Amino acid sequence: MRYFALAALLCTFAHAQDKKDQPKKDAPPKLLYAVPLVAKVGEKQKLALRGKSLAGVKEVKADGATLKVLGAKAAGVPNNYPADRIGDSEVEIELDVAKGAKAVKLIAVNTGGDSNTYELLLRDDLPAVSEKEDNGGFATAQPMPVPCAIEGTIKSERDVDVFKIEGKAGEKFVIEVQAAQFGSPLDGFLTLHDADRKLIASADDVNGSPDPVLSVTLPKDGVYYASLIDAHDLGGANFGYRLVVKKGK
Ligand SMILES: [Ca+2]
Ligand SMILES: [Ca+2]
Repeated sequence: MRYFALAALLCTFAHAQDKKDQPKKDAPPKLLYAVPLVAKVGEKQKLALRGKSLAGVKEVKADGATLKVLGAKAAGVPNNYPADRIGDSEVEIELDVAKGAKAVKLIAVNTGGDSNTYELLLRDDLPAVSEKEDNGGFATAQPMPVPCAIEGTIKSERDVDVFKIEGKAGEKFVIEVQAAQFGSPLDGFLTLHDADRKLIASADDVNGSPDPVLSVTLPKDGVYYASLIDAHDLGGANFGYRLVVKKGK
């Protein structure tokens, strides 16, 4: 009995020593979203990947693109914001997405292992339009050609982004937000008003996703205003979105 007790004790001691000698491992990384949210195809660009336990990341594996890690750091979460959605750290990368690429998947690596696989939101064939402030009201609404894909940000708390479209009675428009489905912390809320500033339609969460989709048949010829806000009045430089407008059938 005594021998076994001693052996067990020595084992425990040796195990403890092993642990002490090994460098402390980070928690495995988690990728949440990219800033900017939409990646360009066929050109080099810098992106920040936001998530958790990313400060020690030195490698990001890419499928569908080549990339270089430029740096990684802890990045604070503002008060009252959910860290699980905003992230507490980021990796900066230089990314080169080949022309014709259809999907880019990324995995961050730290001493704790591999992250989840994050699929970037890529530009497609729709004309890409950058959102421009000040577009916070009907009078200063940003013109939106149809079809197009606006790349924007709900840049601060209570930011409202208003876009102006023209259409004819009976035409169908589909307006869709792509944000939360690609990890953006934005919980979009979309409304459509007519030229008299009367509310025609609104959408918040659709099909179990926080991303709204509006399908409307225009009641008359004229100007319409699509407005996007965060459903909780939150916002910030990380609250990216892509707003797609197309003619419906
Ligand atoms: Ca904005
Ligand atoms: Ca929503």
